[in-house]
Amino acid sequence: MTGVFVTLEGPEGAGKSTNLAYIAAALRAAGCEPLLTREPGGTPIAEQIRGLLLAHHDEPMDDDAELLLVFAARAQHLNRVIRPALATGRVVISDRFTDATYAYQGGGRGIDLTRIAALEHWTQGDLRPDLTLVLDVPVEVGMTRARARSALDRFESEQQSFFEAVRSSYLSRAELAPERYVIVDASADLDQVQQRLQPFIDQVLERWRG
Ligand code: Z5A
Repeated sequence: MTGVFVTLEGPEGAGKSTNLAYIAAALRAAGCEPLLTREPGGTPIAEQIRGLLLAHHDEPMDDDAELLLVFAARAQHLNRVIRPALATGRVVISDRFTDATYAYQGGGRGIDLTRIAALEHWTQGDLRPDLTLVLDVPVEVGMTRARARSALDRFESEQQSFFEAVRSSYLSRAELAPERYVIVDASADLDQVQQRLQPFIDQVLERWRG
């Protein structure tokens, strides 16, 4: 039995958390109870690593340390939560996954993508999401939304050029593999964004029902 693995990606303030809740409600209304999770995080240990990654520190965090922490959290999350849930046939929806590593540590920090790919292979083997929804917004729109919501974490305090690199990294990965990625223009009104998500919610239900 294999479930359906869906990930939501996109730059800051794209609306991932908001739309994850919407997708989950739509699935529940159709009789499917999804497992909702997030990265970094998703287990008590991985959530502690998330705390380390997002907090401001007096000592600057080394880029390699950041990358390895992201994958340490992912190994814990995958083996304790995601794989067991997929093995029982559940739909798993994660707010961010490895595409975020390619975007933030690859695009944003400039780490060689072959290093990320090596860690991806080590941690995940062949496991990849079945569907990745990339919620795309111009950097200023996303940052305005994020700023209005809460104090900025360590990533959100980066320069505009970092976020532009993150965004273009998401878009170029998505364009290379249209069978897995869907780019959704998330700068529109929430109602419109959610209408755009409907066909993909139907797709997930179809796969889940087999
Ligand atoms: N990170 C990494 O570096 N490497 C990795 O491998 C992974 C992650 C997995 C934490 O992620 C950080 O970890 C992240 C990258 C790094 N960087 N940062 N920062 P996160 O996903 O927890 O944090 P986030 O990206 O900052 O999420 P967010 O700010 O919570 O954004 P969101 O979930 O996309 O948005 P939201 O909370 O749903 O919406 C934000 C606000 O906008 C909220 O008030 C909504 O009501 C509003 N909103 C949403 N959609 C709309 C529309 N359409 N119109 C108007 N207003 C809207």
